[in-house]
Amino acid sequence: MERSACNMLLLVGCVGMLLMLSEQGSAEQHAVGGKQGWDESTDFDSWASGQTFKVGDTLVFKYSPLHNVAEVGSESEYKNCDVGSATNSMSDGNSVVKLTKVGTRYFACGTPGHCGQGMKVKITTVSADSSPSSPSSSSSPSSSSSSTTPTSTSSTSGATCVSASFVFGAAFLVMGYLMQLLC
Ligand SMILES: [Cu+2]
Repeated sequence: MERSACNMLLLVGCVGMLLMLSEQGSAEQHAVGGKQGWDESTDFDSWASGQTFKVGDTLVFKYSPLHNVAEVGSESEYKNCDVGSATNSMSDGNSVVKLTKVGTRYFACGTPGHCGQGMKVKITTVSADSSPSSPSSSSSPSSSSSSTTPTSTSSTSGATCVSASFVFGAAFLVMGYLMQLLC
């Protein structure tokens, strides 16, 4: 009797956590530059290469009043740090950009000199239903893909997977304690 009640609770908890996880996976917030944020010292190329940007996700730029965010419309403007004809400029310190469609978008800091110091980032958004594990959406059909299979999940969306598994692990620990108390 008591045991079945406990099993029930466990089941409900597990389903709940799975729902939370799947919801987290569907639309993500990307804090641009990670912990360092939108700053000259951040290596945006390596930050971006560790992320998977999907349609529906949002970018969040966090920065001090020294900086701003200018979106430019072309690769050449991006390369030349030509923010003079930016399509969108933001300077509120906490700028949220929604990725509404597949494609590449370019952002740079409009403060003189900053973009030249590397304060710019190129965001390539992919379709929301292209799951990292699905082989049907293989845009790079390489023969070496089979050898990298064990690491494929961690390399495609590293930070997300790590944080998700942390949440998952923590939730399970809490659950375990609860079970011990109740049963
Ligand atoms: Cu700046």
